[in-house]
Amino acid sequence: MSFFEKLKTGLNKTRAVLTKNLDNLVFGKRVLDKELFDELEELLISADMGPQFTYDLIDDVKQRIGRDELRNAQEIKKVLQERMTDILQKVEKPLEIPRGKPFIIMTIGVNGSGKTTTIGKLASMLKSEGYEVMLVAADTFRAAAIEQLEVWGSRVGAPVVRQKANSDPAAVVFDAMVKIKTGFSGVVIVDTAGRLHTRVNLMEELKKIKRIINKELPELSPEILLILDATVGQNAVFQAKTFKEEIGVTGIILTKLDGSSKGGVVVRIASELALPVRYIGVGEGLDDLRVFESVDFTRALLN
Ligand SMILES: Nc1nc2c(ncn2[C@@H]2O[C@H](COP(=O)(O)OP(=O)(O)O)[C@@H](O)[C@H]2O)c(=O)[nH]1
Ligand SMILES: [Mg+2]
Repeated sequence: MSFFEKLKTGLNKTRAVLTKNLDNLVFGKRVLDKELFDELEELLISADMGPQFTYDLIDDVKQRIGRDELRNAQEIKKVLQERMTDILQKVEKPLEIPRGKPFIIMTIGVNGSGKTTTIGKLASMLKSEGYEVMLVAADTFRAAAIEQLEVWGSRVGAPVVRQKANSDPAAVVFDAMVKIKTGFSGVVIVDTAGRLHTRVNLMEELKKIKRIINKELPELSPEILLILDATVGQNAVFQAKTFKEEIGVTGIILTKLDGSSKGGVVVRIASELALPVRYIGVGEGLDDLRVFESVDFTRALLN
């Protein structure tokens, strides 16, 4: 199956609900009235697109009706497609990784969102593009997390900087910074914990890791990549807001789009957070990560 087919199949549930309800909604409707707008609102909200996108879209529809540009309900589908493409295009900003000098990617995100797996996939992609890659096991909270990263490291042929379980993650990151200072000039991808004893602990730990990177290598601007699980819907939006406020986020990867009935949440994340969506994940395999493309995504979601 091609990547696009996987994405499309993965979004089957989202698309089915969205298009079926939309077709039902507009079918045979002649009057464009309040009842129709209420139904449209409910539909978009239940598809996880969020209040902002929903109200903007309804406003747009009303204005077009006012200008006589929209005369039947069928045309609402076109407006939806246009607005969706618009929003998603704005966040289609692929990560640009320089060649011949070091680049640091720090991944963050809640437990189970797919950080370690995504690091493996990303490392594989970058290696195939000719980058040197080094992985950093800064999720020291669980021994299994370090081993999981090592498995990916050996699969893709990337060295892993590690210490023993429960050691200070900032110390592991410091070791990796020393490797850069002593000549490593590839991509360094830092894995971090998604859960500690408390949320405050976790945020403090992540801030500390970021501080170490900035202090040791102030001339580099690291990519702070937030990994979000698309199957959790709205919750992904709240996670993104929290991490953005507390740590600062420079890019997003959405995972698990191969099994999500809540794919519409991408639209909400794009419209409310305006953070670049770098890649999307559609499976657990090495090749299941791709650069985010708004046109493909809209197609997979709507047709
Ligand atoms: N179906 C699917 N599963 C994924 C994807 N990305 C990660 N996973 C799975 O999600 C689970 C948690 O992933 P993991 O990388 O350990 O998450 P972490 O706790 O954030 O490091 C694992 O079983 C992964 O195989 C994806 O794009 N699609
Ligand atoms: Mg992990």
